[in-house]
Amino acid sequence: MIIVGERLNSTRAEVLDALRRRDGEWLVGQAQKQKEAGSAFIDLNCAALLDGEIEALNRHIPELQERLQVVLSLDSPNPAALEAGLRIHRGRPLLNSLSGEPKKLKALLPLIGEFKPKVIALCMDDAGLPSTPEESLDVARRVADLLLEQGLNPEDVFFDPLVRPVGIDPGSVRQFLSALEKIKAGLPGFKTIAGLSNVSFGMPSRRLLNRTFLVLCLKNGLDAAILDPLDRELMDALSSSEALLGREGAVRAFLQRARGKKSSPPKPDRV
Ligand code: THG
Repeated sequence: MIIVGERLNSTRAEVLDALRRRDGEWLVGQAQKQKEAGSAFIDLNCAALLDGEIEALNRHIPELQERLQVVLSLDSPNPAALEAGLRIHRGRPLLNSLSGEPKKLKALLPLIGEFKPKVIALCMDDAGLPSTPEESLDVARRVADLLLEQGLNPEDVFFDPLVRPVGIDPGSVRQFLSALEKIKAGLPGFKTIAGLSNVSFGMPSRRLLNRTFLVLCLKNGLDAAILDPLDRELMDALSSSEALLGREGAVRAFLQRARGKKSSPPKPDRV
């Protein structure tokens, strides 16, 4: 599983505070912990700063990259902020995100051609979230063709089928899992990704729901997840599922984790 560490998101109060203080030290500390916990990418979302977003990216991306060897996931709904991130990031970041919306495609495809980032593409367009797995695959196919035209390889592209909250639609996870299967079968070589926390929006015991959702996704071949790698129970569920599913190297990794683990009591579930 490719892990995108989600903690540096300005929707979280402590991150927004640190960004407002321009506290690079705190951000580096959080990034380092997530890296040590196994993140391949560190998601950075400064969008809640509104007009200050681009300045924050220009300040903190170089600092994070100078202090740690990290590859960032540039997370913003704002194409101008994504452009600023692409210009200042060294190496190939993960662009989070593109979608099938014409406005996004028009603004981002030329930048993708120029900077060749890895790309998360949301399976949605101007009609909103697809209501069937077939529609999700249709959107993914359309975006896949456009990204190949810009010179990306299939393995650089992560499709995010976007799960609806299960409290709003009890069929949402089945639909998501079916979309995963269709994308994997219809677009071989491309990757899939999910943010875990949407599934539990508005529900109690969110961490339990998120980690059970992760296990179901793993069974259906999910390649990457945006998650909190400091959530020990989540990472235990990930490690044990990968071992039981026989993923390469996973039994060895499970044994290492089990041997290295301290026997501190598990955290209670947050609401
Ligand atoms: N797909 C893609 N990108 C994404 C998402 C996705 N980026 C944002 C989000 N979803 C994933 N990132 C986060 C970051 C932090 C939190 C949740 C998702 C988080 N949530 C707390 C919670 O759920 O309890 C509430 C916030 C808080 O702590 O104050 O921390 O799906 N491509």
